[in-house]
Amino acid sequence: MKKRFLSTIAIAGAAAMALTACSSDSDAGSSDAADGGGGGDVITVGFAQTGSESGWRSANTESMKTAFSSENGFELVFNAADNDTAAQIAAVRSFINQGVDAIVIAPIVEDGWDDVLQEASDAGIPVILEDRTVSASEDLYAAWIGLDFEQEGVTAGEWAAAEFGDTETNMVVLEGTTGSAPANDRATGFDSAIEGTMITKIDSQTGDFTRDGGKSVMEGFIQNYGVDGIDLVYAHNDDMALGAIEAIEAAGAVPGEDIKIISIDAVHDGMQALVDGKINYIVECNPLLGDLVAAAVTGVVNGEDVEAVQYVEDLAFDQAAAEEALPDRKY
Ligand code: GZL
Repeated sequence: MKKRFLSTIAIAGAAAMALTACSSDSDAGSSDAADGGGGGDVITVGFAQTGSESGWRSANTESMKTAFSSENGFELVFNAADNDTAAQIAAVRSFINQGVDAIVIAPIVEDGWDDVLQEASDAGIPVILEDRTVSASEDLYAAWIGLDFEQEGVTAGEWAAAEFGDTETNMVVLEGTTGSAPANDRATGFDSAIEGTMITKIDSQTGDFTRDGGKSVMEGFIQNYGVDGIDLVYAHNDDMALGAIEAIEAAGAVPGEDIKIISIDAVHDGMQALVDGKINYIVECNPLLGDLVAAAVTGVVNGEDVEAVQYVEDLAFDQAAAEEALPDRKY
């Protein structure tokens, strides 16, 4: 399956090209996504969102709801599954039974999707994946619009290797949701990047991408190893990093100094912590996918060719870069 990296500008162009009618300057976060099925037909879309586990998720949901607005020619049937995979699959089945024109899924985990995707295919309802992907056959969905999670892990690991790789460094990992594509791939990418360095992963546990989860797992790590036994935290997302900061401060240590922190997402609160020196490096994971997903839905419903894999480009920030970027960030 061909992959295509799109910078934000390229996204706007791609979104504009694929749409039947739209303003020419739509960007990754704007609201001029599509005019539905062309000729004024409203496109009814069932969107199965993971839930509301993080700041990233809130920004992604807002981007999707803005793009799939009635003004843009859509009727959106929205479900947030509260990080419960069975509930998310049930929501997709409900969309099939409702006879929607298209289904969009941000799949909580990679596995377990084959049956319900086959049911959507048998019902003639196209499925588009946004954000995360699945292990099911690529034949069962029309496109995946998301992020290169493994590259995000590599970028984070390369920074860690450059900064700490020559020194004995004890690292703990706050993993994302078990079985999710970002958790799996961010681990793979980071581990490959630190291979051969003096960074040792002494523990790794899921905090389920939530702030509370990151805090409680970090409290356990501190209880097991002491603040002096931990040099580095690799958090799969900012919300867990922010929870870890709370735990580190409660233990009387200084986050970003006594214990370094690397994170992924670059949501506002994470970038503020980076500016404040409590996080040391953040790799972006752009949640503003709504326009691209709406363009893909419109294209598929209109029988047009749609790129099967569309990656949104990510940036990376140290403290100076975050200070410069924060005022203009959209999320
Ligand atoms: C990544 C996305 C992840 C974010 C988390 O694209 O699926 O889920 O990194 C979010 O913040 O909860």
